[in-house]
Amino acid sequence: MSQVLKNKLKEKIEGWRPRTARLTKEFGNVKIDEVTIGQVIGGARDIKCLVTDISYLDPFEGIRFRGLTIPEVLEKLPKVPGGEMPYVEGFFFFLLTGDIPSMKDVEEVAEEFKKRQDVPQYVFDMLKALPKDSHPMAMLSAAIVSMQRESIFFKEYEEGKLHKNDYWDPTYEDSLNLLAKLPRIASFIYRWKYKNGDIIPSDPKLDWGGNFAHMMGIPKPYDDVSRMYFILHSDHESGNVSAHTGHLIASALSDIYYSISGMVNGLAGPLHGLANQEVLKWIQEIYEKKGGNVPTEEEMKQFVWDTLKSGQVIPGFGHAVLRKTDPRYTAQREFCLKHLPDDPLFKYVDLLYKVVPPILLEQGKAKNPWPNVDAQSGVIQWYYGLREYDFYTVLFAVGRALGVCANIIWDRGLGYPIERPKSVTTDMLEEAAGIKK
Ligand code: HAX
Repeated sequence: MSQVLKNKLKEKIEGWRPRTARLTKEFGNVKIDEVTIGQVIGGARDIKCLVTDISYLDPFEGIRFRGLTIPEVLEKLPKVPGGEMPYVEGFFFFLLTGDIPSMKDVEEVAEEFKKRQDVPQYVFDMLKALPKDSHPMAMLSAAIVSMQRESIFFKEYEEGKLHKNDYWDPTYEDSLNLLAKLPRIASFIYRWKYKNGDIIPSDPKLDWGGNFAHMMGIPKPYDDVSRMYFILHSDHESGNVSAHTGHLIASALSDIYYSISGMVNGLAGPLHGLANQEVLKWIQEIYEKKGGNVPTEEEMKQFVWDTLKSGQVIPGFGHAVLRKTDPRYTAQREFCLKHLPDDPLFKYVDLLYKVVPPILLEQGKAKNPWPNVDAQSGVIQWYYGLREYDFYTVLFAVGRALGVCANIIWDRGLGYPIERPKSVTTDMLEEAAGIKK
């Protein structure tokens, strides 16, 4: 078995540990933040209380993965021959180590994934036993947690063999085992639920993203769309619901299967990952009303106001941290401008980009009126024939698992403890506010 990635990771983790240990031991009392009542009631917004070195989200610049912007990542990482996008395998190497992999490194990770891709039959049997109208995110979550019995971390921990410094090692093994299987599980859910169970077998010659596109039954350039999608959705620092849920569950030393299944459940909410499905549903409503024609700017404005007045949010716009257009939106927009500039749904999205921000500003509630990643992604999927939009968040989840697994491996490597913030009562807040004795 190739150990290149694992050995490199071991070296990186061991090199990093003294930094974390020194900060905790010598500087543990240094303050980096203050917390207000507004933040405590308001979903812990912006409270700095998590650490990750895998990605950082600047409110005005957007995400950087290991210090690189999205265009830099897409440019610097080794590309799949004949395609425009990098290998997901190389991107995972980069997320884990912070180093740009050589083509040989990429091939070794690809080989690792291929060796581990077989999904136990009981997972498929269990999925087939679920009602056909189960949401694909519920199916994905159930499939992942059903494999908990495969956890190497769980077995080694139970046997009492593991030293704390080595927790990351079986977590790495579990992560690779799970990630290798996700394209097969996700495509199985798709083909089972929407294509009469006509399952397409895996092609061992293909890379992770290319094989996913193949098993979905969608021709090129959907392989590149998949690679781009998985990379863009992989990580968004630690505080978003899916990443935080994964980290939180893993902090109790629950294994990767429990953690990633929980991550999926958090992502399934309409304010988070489900927003991409909501965007398409919402656009379809206008599309049907307009008989497939692109509405005028005035008609679109009216539609946006109607949605707001009915007490709903505009899906695909706003963000808890970002204060400008999401660079993940921009990367997908550039792809659309190149590959599907005349697509009517893309024209809708483009019109929304023009119309929504001034309306949200005029309404005066949303702190960020600009589009987020979800405003654009469904349109690309739709264009390439994936029209069952309740499946879109599964794609998000497959990508997000890359980042969350990488984070959990590092959490274990650096020995981060069980998470346990403190709660207070409303009485205590009123006392702090000076309105109650
Ligand atoms: N449409 C209408 N109102 C919006 C809005 C939008 N797109 N975005 C924010 N607001 C409203 C909020 O509902 C809130 O209203 P109330 O005061 O009545 O509660 C007010 O503006 C202030 O909210 P905020 O501080 O700007 O935003 P939050 O940090 O509370 O929430 C959300 C961030 C992303 C959840 C929010 O912008 C939203 O609901 N957007 C639409 C759903 C969406 O696109 N979600 C995906 C986000 C990206 C992501 O995580 N993808 O997975």
